[in-house]
Amino acid sequence: MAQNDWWKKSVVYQVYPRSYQDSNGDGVGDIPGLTSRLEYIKDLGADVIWLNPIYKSPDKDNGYDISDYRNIQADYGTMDDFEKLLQRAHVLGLKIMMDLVVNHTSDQNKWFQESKKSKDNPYRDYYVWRDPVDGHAPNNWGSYFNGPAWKFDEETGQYYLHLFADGQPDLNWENPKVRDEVWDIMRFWLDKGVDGFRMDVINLISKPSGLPDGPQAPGERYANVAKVVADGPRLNEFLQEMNKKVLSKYDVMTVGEMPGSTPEDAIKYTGLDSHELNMVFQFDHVDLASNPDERLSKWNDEPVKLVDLKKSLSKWETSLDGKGWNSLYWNNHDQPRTVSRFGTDEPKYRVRAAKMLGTTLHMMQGTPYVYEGEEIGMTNVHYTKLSQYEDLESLNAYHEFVDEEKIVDKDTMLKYLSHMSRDNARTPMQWDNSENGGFTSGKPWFELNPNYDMINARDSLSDKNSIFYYYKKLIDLRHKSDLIVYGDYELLDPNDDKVFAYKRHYNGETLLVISNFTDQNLSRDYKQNEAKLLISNYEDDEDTKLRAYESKVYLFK
Ligand code: TEU
Repeated sequence: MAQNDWWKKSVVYQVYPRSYQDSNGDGVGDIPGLTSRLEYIKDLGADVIWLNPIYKSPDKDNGYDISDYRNIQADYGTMDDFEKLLQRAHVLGLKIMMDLVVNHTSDQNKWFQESKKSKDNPYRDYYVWRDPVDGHAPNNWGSYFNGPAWKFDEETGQYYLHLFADGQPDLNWENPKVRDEVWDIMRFWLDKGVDGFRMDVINLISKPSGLPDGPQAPGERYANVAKVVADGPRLNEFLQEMNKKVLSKYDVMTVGEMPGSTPEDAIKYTGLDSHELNMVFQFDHVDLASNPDERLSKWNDEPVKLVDLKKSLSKWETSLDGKGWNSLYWNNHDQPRTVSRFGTDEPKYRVRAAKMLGTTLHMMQGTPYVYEGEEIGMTNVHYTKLSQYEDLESLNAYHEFVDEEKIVDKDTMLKYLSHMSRDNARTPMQWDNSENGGFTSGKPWFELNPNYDMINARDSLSDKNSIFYYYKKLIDLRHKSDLIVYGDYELLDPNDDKVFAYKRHYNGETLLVISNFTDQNLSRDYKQNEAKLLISNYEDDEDTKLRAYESKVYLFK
C-alpha cells in the first residue's frame, strides 16, 4: 500500500489505560472505559491514540512485561472489547497505535518458560543465556531498574540477561526465529486494523557482539548499561528487515522509543529514504538537570535551566529538518507532569504556564504527543511518603540508594521521587469532582491526586478559557497550516534565560513564537509590522510586554 505522510500532520494523544477510565468498578481503567471517552479525545482534535500495553501480563512493570502478545489483559477487557474500541475509533476518524514491547518479554511468557527448562530446549536461544565467568555474572552490566542486569538460574547453571527487571528477560534478536515471531505478532495486530506501533526501547534490541563490560563510574556497582547497549551493530539491519517484511505492506505510523539516541542516530533510523521508522522518541530534554552524581542519574529535584532546554530542543529541530522527523513531547507515562516539571503548578500560574508550554511545543516541527491529563493541566502528585509509591523503578531506586548504598539520605531521595517519579504521571485521570474524580466507582488501583476537585475535565469543558480549549486551538492551527507542519526552525536569542522565542519559515511566511518561562513581567521586542496574532494565553496583546508565563504566536509575510 502506498505510504503517505499523514503522520506528519497528526497529533497523538497517549492513553495509559490503567489510569484512564474504569467501566466496571474494579478500580482499574479498561478498554470499554476508554471507548466511552473516545468522543472527548476526538473533541480535543487528536488524530491518533497511542495506547500503552494492554496485552496479557503479570504486571510487574504495568504491562511492559508481556506474557501473551495475542491476548488482552483480563483487567482491561476482552479481544471483543478491543475490536469494538478499534471500530468505534475508526468511525470517529481516530487511529490507534499500539505499544510493541519486543526487547524483552515477561518471564511468564511461554517462550521463556520453555527456554529456562533446559539448555537444549528449542526456545533456549530465544533469550540471552551465558555461562558464569569465574563464578560471577558474564559481565558488569547493571539493569535500568537498578541492580545487576543478569540473573542466575540454578536449574541450568546459566545467567540470563534482563536490561530491565528480572521478570523482563531480553529476547535474543540474533536468532532469526525470534525476529520471525515478532513480525508475526505485528501482522496479527496490523491485520486487525491497528494503525501503527510505538516501539518500546527499540534501540536496545541489537546487543554488542561479545557483550563487553561497560564503563563504571567511581563507586558504581554496575556499569551504566545505556552506554553499551544502545544503537547496537545490527539495529539498522533489524529495522530494515522489519520494514521490508511487515511495515512496508501497511499504511501505518511508527515511533521508536530510543533512550540515549542522538540526532545522527535518529536520522539513520527515520531518514526519509532509509525505510525504517517514521520518528523516534529522544530523551535529551527530559534528561536535563540529571544528578551530577552519575550513580543517581535521573534522580534530582532541580528545575531545568531554560537555556539548556532551548539548546536541546533546538538541536533536534535543526538537525532533523529535511532529513528525518521529530516527535514532540513534554511528558508521558515515564515522566513527571509537564506543568510541574517545566512550568509551575502554583495555582496562581498553573493555567497560563500549561498553555505557554503547550504553545512552545506545538508550534515546532514534528508530531506532537499529548499525554492524558496534560490537556487539563494535571500536576505532579507531590507524595511525601515512600509507601505512597507503586512504581518499581522508584521503589528499586530508593532501596538501592538509601537502604543499600547509603549514598543519599531518606528525605533527599523522597524529594527526588516527588520531582521525578513515574508515578506522578500514573495517578488516575481526573474527569470530574465526584468521588475518585469520576475515574472509578470502586476503589482506585492507585490513589488520585487530591487536587481533582480543582483540576478536572468536566470543569475544563465548561470553561471556554480552559487549557483544554487552548490545546484544541493549537491542534486546529496545526491542522490548517503547512507552515506549522513543515516550516523550518530558527531559535532566537539562545542565551536569553527567561524567554523561549523562535521562528518558523515556509513559502515566504514566518511564524514567530514567544514564551515567557517566568512569573516576571518582561519586555522583548521581536514583533514585525503587520504581524497577525494567531494565538495567545492572555486576553489582550500588550505588544512588546510579556506578562507572567505569557505566550504568543504571530504570523507575518
Ligand atoms: O522505558 C524505557 C526507558 O528508558 C525507561 O528506563 C524509562 O525511560 C525510565 O522509566 C525513565 O526513567 C520503556 C517504557 O516506556 C517503560 O514504561 C518501561 O518500564 C520500560 O521501557 C521497560 O519496558
